Amino acid sequence: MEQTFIMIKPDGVQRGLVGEIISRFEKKGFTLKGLKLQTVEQSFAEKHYEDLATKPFFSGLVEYIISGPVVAMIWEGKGVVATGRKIIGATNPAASEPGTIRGDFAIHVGRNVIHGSDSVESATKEIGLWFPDGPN
Ligand code: DAT
Ligand code: MG
Repeated sequence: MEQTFIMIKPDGVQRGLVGEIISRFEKKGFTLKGLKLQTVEQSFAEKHYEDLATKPFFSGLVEYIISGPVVAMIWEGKGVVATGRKIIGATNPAASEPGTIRGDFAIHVGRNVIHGSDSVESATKEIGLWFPDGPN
């Protein structure tokens, strides 16, 4: 069964959006398969975002992700990677539709509340990085 990696970023945790976000994935019908609150180190955040290492916003992105605890999750279900991205909304909240998580809860691209894998391949890689010992 298809799985995706979803992370509630430090702003989402600090703003008390964890329950709301989990609820949206649950109500859609997806199954929570792994969940942990974790504060990651710089090298780990750089690894997670390694594909963006050449972007001008990379260092700011890494600083943001390590600024506080995040909620790392594995969600499972039919089409969960693509549908998860739809539930999350466009990268820049200025373009995210109302009804999506970013559309409802964010304004700035640099504080966009949540991460979701962009392909089945990325999901496999990210689940392996964040849950190296399985979904515990
Ligand atoms: P997504 O998180 O929608 O998969 P991405 O993988 O292209 O988007 O970028 C990862 C994160 O980097 C994104 O959630 C927020 C940040 N980011 C992307 N583009 C940015 C930009 N132009 N300025 C600042 N931060 C940006
Ligand atoms: Mg991405």
